[in-house]
Amino acid sequence: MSFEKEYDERKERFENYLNSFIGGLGDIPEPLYSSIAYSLVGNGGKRLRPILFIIAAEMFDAQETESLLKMASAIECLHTYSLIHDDLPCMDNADMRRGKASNHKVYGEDVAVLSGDALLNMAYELLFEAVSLADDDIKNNYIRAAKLISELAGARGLIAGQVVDTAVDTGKHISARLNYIYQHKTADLITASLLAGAIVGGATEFDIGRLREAGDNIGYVFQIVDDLIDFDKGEDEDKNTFVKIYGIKEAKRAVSDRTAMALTQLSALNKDTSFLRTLVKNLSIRKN
Ligand code: GRG
Repeated sequence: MSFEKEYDERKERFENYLNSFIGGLGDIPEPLYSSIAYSLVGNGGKRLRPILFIIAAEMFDAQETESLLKMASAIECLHTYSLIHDDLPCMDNADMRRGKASNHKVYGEDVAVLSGDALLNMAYELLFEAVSLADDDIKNNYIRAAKLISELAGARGLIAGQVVDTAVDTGKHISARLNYIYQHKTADLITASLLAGAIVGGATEFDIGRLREAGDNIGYVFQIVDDLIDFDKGEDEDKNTFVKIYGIKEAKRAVSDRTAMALTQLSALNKDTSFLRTLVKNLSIRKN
């Protein structure tokens, strides 16, 4: 099966699950329900993080169970809340997301804040459900994975990256600041997805270590490519990005170096990483 077909099939299976999950939320009052559905399933993205989670889990022989799909959905809920909040006027003030009006442009700021809050809570409901449904012999793996996701999405992870990104840039320690933002705002949730999958599947500490390095490199590649795409579209913000600080040539070099590092780290795993390696190569040349 071609890589593209496998990715699309995985995406479709995950989205079917997400749709059935959303279908069960009909008792949520309007306009909260519509606002959540709009960003989670109505105008869905690439589903990169849940797919990374599922691939990593299966690589280490976990099965695609209800627990696995609930944890994958929790990761997508966290990602979606972060995008809704990031687009708010008090953050990035973005009118558009995925080619359509951003959540607060459709539902208003009050509802967008609350639907982000609700998605964050839903993520934890889903994590608890994933743990409680897991078979006894792997329950501890699920608990460890849930804790790791919570940490990397929290005040030392995603939110740490966001708060530094929104703070006034004084121009001091420019490279360290950028590294901190890219590590936490972008790489942490990508790394969390890969590591949580590996942990659920019972990976060794050695393999978890290699995957952490690979995840961080993939996160950097993802963010620098995002900066290059924005630059090409003339949509680069008023902020310092890798492209702004180091220029296009250096940015492309960093993408190529970090992609090569991620591929080497993945190859060090004693597993079939072919799908994951193709995914990493594709991320390094993506155009959207
Ligand atoms: C509000 C706590 C909080 C965090 C926000 C996600 C985020 C942090 C900011 C969004 C802006 C940004 C450039 C984030 C870097 C990660 C990134 C490029 C996210 C978009 O991810 P994709 O392309 O999204 O996987 P899709 O649309 O495919 O789901």
